Amino acid sequence: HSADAHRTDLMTITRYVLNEQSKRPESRGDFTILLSHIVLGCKFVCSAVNKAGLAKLIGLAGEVNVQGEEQKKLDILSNEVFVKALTSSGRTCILVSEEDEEATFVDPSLRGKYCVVFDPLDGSSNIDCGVSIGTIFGIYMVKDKDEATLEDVLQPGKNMVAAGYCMYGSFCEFVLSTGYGVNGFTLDPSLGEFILTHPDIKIPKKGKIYSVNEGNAKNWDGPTATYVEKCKFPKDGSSPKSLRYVGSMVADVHRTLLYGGIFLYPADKKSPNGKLRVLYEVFPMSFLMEQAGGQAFTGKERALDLVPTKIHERSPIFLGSYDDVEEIKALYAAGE
Ligand code: AHM
Ligand code: MG
Repeated sequence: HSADAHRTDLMTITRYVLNEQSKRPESRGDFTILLSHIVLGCKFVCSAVNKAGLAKLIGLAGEVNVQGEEQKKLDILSNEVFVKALTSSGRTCILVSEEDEEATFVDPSLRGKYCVVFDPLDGSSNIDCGVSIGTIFGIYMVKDKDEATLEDVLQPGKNMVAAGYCMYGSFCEFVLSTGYGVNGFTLDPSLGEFILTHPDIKIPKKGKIYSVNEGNAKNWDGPTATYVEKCKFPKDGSSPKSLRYVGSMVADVHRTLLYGGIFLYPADKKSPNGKLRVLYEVFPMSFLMEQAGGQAFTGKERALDLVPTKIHERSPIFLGSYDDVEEIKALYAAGE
């Protein structure tokens, strides 16, 4: 009975990655070790997030992060946990975190071949009200770990070897792609293990949901405005789309991945590059979308082709179901 098998034959994330690695003779287990440190960080953050209300961890820590936003205690804590876990894994070389202005070059004695770009706790405006938040990460391979430079992380997203996120929602979900599809693992809190619950996630080819901060509409450009208008007042006889916007990228992208639809954080007159950061928000989510059969577009090009010039660079992003992104691409191509 397969239901029984599911309950007794637990596919943990470590077992899953070890299985994948055994198919590749060149692999020496470094990625498994790196991933287990990322997973540890996510479990810590999950537990801290769940306790936040009680432990009075909520609130401003009185510090301001590099983007000039007020930083919450949980952000600081999460960042520290990830930096320490990643460094001590002995498998990383360069770390780029949303919370740190400069990239961290790991001490040569602890260096490995991977670069990790991450947002330790994204969606900070949702912390205090208990709405879903998440961790986002992308992984690059360094060219030469003894001569590592910023160039190693200023690479187009298509060069990532893996990307993923962990959503701290009504349950804790870890979504990962190593370039061979997308898999979702749910934390079993009693075991402290992520168990494969969503194998080989494929995004619906077309969706019924659009997700955008419509409060910025007065500053949108033509194609974005036209697209959203079409979502609400379709002229081809189809039903209007539903609007869902959590305001946490991880939650909005996770829903998009599972239910289909489109997530937009476009450019506007006030923010010509949009809001979201290329390295640790746009790239990982675009990587996952493509791996799940969807698309990711910046308004100009395929998102994963973008070559960043600064570690905290921003870009507009439109991602989701293949057909829905195709529509917005057509509007930008026509300049409408
Ligand atoms: P943050 O890094 O300060 O948390 O901001 C990133 C978040 C994303 O999770 C989300 O998609 C976006 O900001 C929402 O922005 P807005 O409030 O402008 O709609
Ligand atoms: Mg963020």
